[in-house]
Amino acid sequence: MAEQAQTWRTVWEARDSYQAVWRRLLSAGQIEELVFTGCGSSYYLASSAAAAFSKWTTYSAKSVPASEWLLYPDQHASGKRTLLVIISRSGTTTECLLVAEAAEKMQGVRTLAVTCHPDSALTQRCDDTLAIPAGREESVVMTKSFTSMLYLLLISGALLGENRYAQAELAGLPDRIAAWTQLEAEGKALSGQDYRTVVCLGAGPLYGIAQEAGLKVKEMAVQPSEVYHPLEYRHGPKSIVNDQTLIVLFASDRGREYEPQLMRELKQLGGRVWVIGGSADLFSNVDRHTPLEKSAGDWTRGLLGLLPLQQFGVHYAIRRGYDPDRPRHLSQVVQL
Ligand code: F1P
Repeated sequence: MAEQAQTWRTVWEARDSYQAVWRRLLSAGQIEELVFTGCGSSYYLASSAAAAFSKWTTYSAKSVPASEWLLYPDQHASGKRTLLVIISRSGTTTECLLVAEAAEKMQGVRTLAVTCHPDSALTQRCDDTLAIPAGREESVVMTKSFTSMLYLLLISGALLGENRYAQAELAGLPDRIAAWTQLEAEGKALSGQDYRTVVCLGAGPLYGIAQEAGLKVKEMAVQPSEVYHPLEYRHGPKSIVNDQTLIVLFASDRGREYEPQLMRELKQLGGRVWVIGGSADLFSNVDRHTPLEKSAGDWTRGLLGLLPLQQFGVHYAIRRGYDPDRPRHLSQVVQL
């Protein structure tokens, strides 16, 4: 975790140089819309980043999987002057490269690469780059690179939108995670039993985090997982809940009226319930409640909330006899 905190500090310290890139691209292209894209973890990151930019800036922002933009640009391109933010840890994933290439021929579309590899093919194909050199990681599974790139994008959104509250909160995050002594214990707490399914729930900006959480347990521990918006889970999927189901909720401020009741219901159906964030008094009956800073809004909370889940993935995988850094069937870069 110390390493992750250190990388975040590097990102925070470089914020002015990142901001200069945003301003240059946005004004030169007279940009009206932001589209965040990527594959796998990087697409989930895109989804949370788009939610923050929609909330904090005046730009309309959305996320689209790179493969969908590639195959159905007509369905996703709005015709507005667009900045396509292409996120890829490696900068060499095929779909991302093809999207960047296709964008060169689209009128009014400019491209920005967000990557941990500043000298990659993607950066050569994009108009500009935001890179985290210290974000490189050996593991096939994205952990530090995911949170660092999301941190970079959250800082960018908070600065562009001049949201001082979010900026102050983001400034303090590296120290907060460095001092989070309970983090490993939180991740370990429910990792001692085998589950048939792990269900990850998150609303709004936390949906991308829930998607990433679901992917982490799949990749690290070969664990079947499902992801839903919390209240969607009531509309059918809950019929599979039993005592071998672990339900992880990334609790949101906006959901505080509904999510506690949903968790009570799932507990009554026999599920094991883990709530990350939200008030302890609202979730008193769950199997585990992991408190997060009260001040953190839904848009920044996910970044903190993902950390115990990453820890869970590591401990759960090792206990089940898997190497969490080397998932079967997967390589660091997926190329077609
Ligand atoms: C994204 C990705 C990850 C996946 C695995 C392989 O690559 O597909 O989502 O977990 O690590 O790479 P990238 O485009 O961000 O390099």
